[in-house]
Amino acid sequence: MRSLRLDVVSIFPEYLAPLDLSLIGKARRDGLIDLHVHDLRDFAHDRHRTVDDSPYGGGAGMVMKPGPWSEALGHVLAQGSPPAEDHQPRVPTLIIPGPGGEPFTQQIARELSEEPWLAFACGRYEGIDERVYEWAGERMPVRVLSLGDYVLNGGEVAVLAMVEAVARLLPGVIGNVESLVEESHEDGLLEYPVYTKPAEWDGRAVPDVLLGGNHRAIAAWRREQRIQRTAQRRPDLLPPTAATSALSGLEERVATPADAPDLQVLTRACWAPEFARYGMFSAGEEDLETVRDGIQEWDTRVWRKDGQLLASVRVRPHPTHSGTWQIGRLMVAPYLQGRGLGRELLVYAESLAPDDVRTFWLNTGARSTENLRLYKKAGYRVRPGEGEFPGTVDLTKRSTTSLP
Ligand code: JD8
Repeated sequence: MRSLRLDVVSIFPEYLAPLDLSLIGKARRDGLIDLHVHDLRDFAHDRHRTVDDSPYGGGAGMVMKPGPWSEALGHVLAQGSPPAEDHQPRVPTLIIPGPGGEPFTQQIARELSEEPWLAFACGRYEGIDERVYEWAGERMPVRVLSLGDYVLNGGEVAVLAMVEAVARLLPGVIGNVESLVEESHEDGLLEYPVYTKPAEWDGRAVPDVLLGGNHRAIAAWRREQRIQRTAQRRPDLLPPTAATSALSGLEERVATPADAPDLQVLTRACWAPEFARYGMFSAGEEDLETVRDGIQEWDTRVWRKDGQLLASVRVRPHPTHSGTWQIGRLMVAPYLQGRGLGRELLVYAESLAPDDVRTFWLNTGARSTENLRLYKKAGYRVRPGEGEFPGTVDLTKRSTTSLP
């Protein structure tokens, strides 16, 4: 079982004591997490171990000095030597919590849980001198993350939450990984209500369906509860409805060979960044004949507006994996990208699957960060090893409608 190294720098190291408790504490004792907490003042060498000073340009409060931070982070970086087998210098991904950071999400928690080494810089006062961010960015990947749209007094509370959200995704930390699957934010839906004994409490009964032992009915009721709760509390998480769907404004139909020329153009337009990214054009290289063959071999859907092809996706039963629905060539005209159309196409492609489908299957470039972010946000997980084609990865997601 691999171990995740964590280094946290703070002027209040005792603030991280809760990480000795509960599952995270056990994971540390089991060697799944290797946590090191550093006191920033150990890297301030004046008599008062000063870590802050007044802000240039005036204003309230104090700012954290760059010197102690560069020394502390330098000390953390030094823990990475000797370099790894591939002679690559081992460096952590540095997380700097801040109210102005990128919102921390379950998706980011999953990304960080796949890293071998994370460092956290807990700021205080009005924040850390901006030059520390630049200095660190020259030595390691840096992510400025926010816990939420409210103001805390420092980064420690955020680090406690982020460490817990990341650590519980590590293999071996949570007893039964099954329970991770249907959690809120795992697949875009909030969790269903839960009940335990007694069946009658304070004159309040447990829903009958949960007492009936009919697993398919229970699964259907729980899914319905998840959708209702999400619609009530977090409609922003739900895929757009027909009314709000950007796709609904376009004409959709099943592609025919006559669509091949336009599909070839859209494919080349969508694969151009892949070519730029790693010189691989794959789908973009297909000649017209191959595009036509694709239309025959897959159920290909196209969306047009005023005759112009703007989006497409194709689906089919996976040729070698039974009970698996293969989704491919999810394409949106470049000028329409970034408006959630890709997510809608994915939800639509999943909805075309027959009821007996248990797994959805995707393939994309191993370094196609935007595609990977979209698919992971939709609940897909990268399968280990190389994907169907060189330089790609396969991703799968369990179809919740097929739950036993
Ligand atoms: C780090 C200093 C306090 C913030 C002047 C109050 C995260 N979601 C979040 N809210 N607040 C933080 C956060 C606050 C921090 C520091 C994170 C370091 N402060 C500052 C700017 C205004 N004081 C956070 N993650």
